[in-house]
Amino acid sequence: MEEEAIDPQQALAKIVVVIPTLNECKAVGKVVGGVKYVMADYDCTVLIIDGHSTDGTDQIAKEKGATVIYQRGKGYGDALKTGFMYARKQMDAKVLVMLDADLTYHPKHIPALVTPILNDEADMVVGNRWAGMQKGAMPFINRFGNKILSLVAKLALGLNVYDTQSGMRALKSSLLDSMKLEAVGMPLAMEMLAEAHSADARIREVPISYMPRVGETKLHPIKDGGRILGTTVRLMFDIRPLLFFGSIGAVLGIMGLLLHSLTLPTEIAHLVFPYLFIIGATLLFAFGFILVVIRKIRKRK
Ligand SMILES: Nc1nc2c(ncn2[C@@H]2O[C@H](COP(=O)(O)OP(=O)(O)O)[C@@H](O)[C@H]2O)c(=O)[nH]1
Ligand SMILES: [Mg+2]
Repeated sequence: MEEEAIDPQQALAKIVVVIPTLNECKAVGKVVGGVKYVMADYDCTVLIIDGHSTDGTDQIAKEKGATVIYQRGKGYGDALKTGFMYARKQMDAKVLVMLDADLTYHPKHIPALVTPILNDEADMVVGNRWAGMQKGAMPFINRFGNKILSLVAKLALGLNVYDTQSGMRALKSSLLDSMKLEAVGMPLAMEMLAEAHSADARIREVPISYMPRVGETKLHPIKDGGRILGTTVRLMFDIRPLLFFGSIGAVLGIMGLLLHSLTLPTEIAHLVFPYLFIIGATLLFAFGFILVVIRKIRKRK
């Protein structure tokens, strides 16, 4: 990668690299060391949010020069939110970067993530792992699940992001003011994108590499995949209510029309149900529309 000259003004912007850790003793030292090496010319601090690791992860991180805090709650999302808050309030962070403590993401990509934000060309920059996926880095089920989740996010939330589950990102810290983050676990990655998109933030993707993990994964592909999907549906309800209710209404309406055309004119299914279905569909559309108007009014306030 080519070295880019750093504008002295840019070097003044406080960057905090937020890293959640849960028993990552084998990798955390190298990750913290790598970030410090790559970011030596920036005003950058490494902040570890530890989930009360029992393998000495926190001590290793401290020895390598990271600031270590401990999360009160549980979960990846909770740890990140704790870190974001601390970085803003206690460290006056202007740019937040996040990555894992498992050596899957290479710190060398951090400058490419923060530069568009420092240049005010983007509000959130996501590392696209598909661009540099190494052999054995992601099991088949995760690969499949990630593709599905990104497709659902495109259809349900209008997100044009190839790698919605990427854990290596940068964001302008002030963007947090317009984001409502509720997820405590892995779904936070999706929620951050949906909320940023809904706040009309400029989201950009840059290519990164993704390497095989060191240490045990905390992700349960089926359980977490299901939770992320559930969160996506909830976000669709929140952010695109007309599409949410309209899709249910459309299915109901089509069912009504089908019932009407497939049954005999004398049958009750021909006379009553189709109309009920179509009335239901119309009500759902109207409900979705009202929610859109409410959202617009709220946003204007
Ligand atoms: N503090 C904290 N960190 C966590 C928790 N769960 C996962 N992590 C860390 O968050 C990062 C992402 O988890 P990981 O197992 O790599 O998930 P994956 O990247 O989706 O496979 C890693 O650095 C984990 O150590 C948690 O409950 N609390
Ligand atoms: Mg990971």
